Amino acid sequence: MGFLANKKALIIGVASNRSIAWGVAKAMHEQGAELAFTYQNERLQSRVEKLAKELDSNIVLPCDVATDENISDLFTQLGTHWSEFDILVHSVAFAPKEELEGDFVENTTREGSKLAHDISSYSLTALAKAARPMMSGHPSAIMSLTYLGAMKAMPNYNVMGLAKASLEANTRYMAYALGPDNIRVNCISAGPIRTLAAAGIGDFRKMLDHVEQNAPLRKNVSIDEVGNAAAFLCSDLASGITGEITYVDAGFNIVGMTGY
Ligand code: NAD
Ligand code: 0WE
Repeated sequence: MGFLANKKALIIGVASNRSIAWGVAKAMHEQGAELAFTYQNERLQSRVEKLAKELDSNIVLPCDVATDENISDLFTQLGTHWSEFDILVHSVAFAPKEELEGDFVENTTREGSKLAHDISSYSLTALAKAARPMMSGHPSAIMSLTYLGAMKAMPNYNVMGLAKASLEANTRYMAYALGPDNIRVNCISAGPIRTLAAAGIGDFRKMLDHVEQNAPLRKNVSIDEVGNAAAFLCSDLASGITGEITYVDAGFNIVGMTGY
């Protein structure tokens, strides 16, 4: 029996079979979890339904995390399938494309900044607020995905770096607030992975090459490696861990200087 047997997990953020959320879903399924999925819009519905089926799930519900109504409807609908659940995975981020390049100070706008923080950080709080009644009182876990650009200044990541810094602080504040309800909250900082969210990001290949040459493990990470760490963090094996940012990045973040 897997270490997630008898756990129910809601996975938010699958857009393709390259999505990090898909790697998480596969790993959780492998460990015996029962799954439900959401999709952002109708364009993604049939794709997510098909992927869900591959992991024996037929619970596939709409949710654009930009609106409270969508979030509230999501848990109303989920409640018709599950009276309680144990795991919430948030694998969602957005900033306007034009703000993910060039000079941070020149290119960041008030609207872009609001949107990036709303979708990429506040949505985690909003989802937890709505999920709380179904997750409280039994061992539960919430997790999300962040990136090193929250901690270090990097070219082009720009306003997303600020939104991820907010998401990481959100992880700690939520862990503090939800601990008494027996809900743990953690976050994985993944290395760069070629997903839809990485498509069209200039020089992504160069970033992957740089990590491969300089990370202690001399490789890039896969969605399966991120998924396995997520499955652990959301399982009772991690019952003593909350409010943490766990790096799954082949060790890249611990390196100070390379090339000697
Ligand atoms: P992806 O494009 O596969 O997933 C991003 C998801 O966000 C999509 O499913 C999309 O539908 C969803 N989304 C965006 N706006 C939404 C909204 N308003 N409502 C609902 N869903 C919305 O890309 P990914 O790389 O798997 O990204 C998942 C997470 O991983 C993001 O938080 C991202 O910042 C993080 N991350 C990615 C990398 C990387 O290099 N790919 C590295 C570290 C962290
Ligand atoms: O978090 C991310 C990307 C999130 C993302 C991606 C897009 C592309 C499409 C947020 N918003 C949008 N908006 C769009 O219109 N990553 C960690 C991947 C990523 O994105 C980068 C990176 C890395 C790594 C952008 C610039 C520099 C590095």
